[in-house]
Amino acid sequence: MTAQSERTLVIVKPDGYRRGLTGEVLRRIEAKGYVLAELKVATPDRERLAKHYAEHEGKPFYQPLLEFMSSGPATFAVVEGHRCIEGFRALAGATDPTAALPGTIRGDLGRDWGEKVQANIVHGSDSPESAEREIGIWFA
Ligand code: IDP
Ligand code: MG
Repeated sequence: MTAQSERTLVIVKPDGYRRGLTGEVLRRIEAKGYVLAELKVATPDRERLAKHYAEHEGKPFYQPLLEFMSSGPATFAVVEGHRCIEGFRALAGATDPTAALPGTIRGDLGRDWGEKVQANIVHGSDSPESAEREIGIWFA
């Protein structure tokens, strides 16, 4: 990692994995010019998900979120590049896939399936502190 670079944790969530969209998400990351520093497929366990989503504990979508995220394989990537945290969040689009703008991952590929949790294909860290914390959880 160069001095100017930063790292973010990207997860292709179980809905994206099941729908065969992992390659499409990784393609967009690479096309943007970011680097895939680490990559793995694994089914997220509840213990690490609880740490990862600690900020959402107690919210109505928290339990459905843990159910959904542990429902099957996901792809974890450490992505590197100058301003990649902000840049990947822009590529991902708004949290609600129905409202996410066309051109974004969630806007192009996601929709509301009527579930309690938004199945919105990807996760991306929201700050350098979150990125380092989350990378520590999944790539310890
Ligand atoms: P983000 O993924 O865009 O950063 P967060 O607010 O951190 O969004 O929420 C984490 C995840 O929890 C979202 O990606 C989505 O899957 C789910 N989620 C967030 N808000 C809601 C909601 O209001 N209803 C259902 N699911 C939600
Ligand atoms: Mg978030």
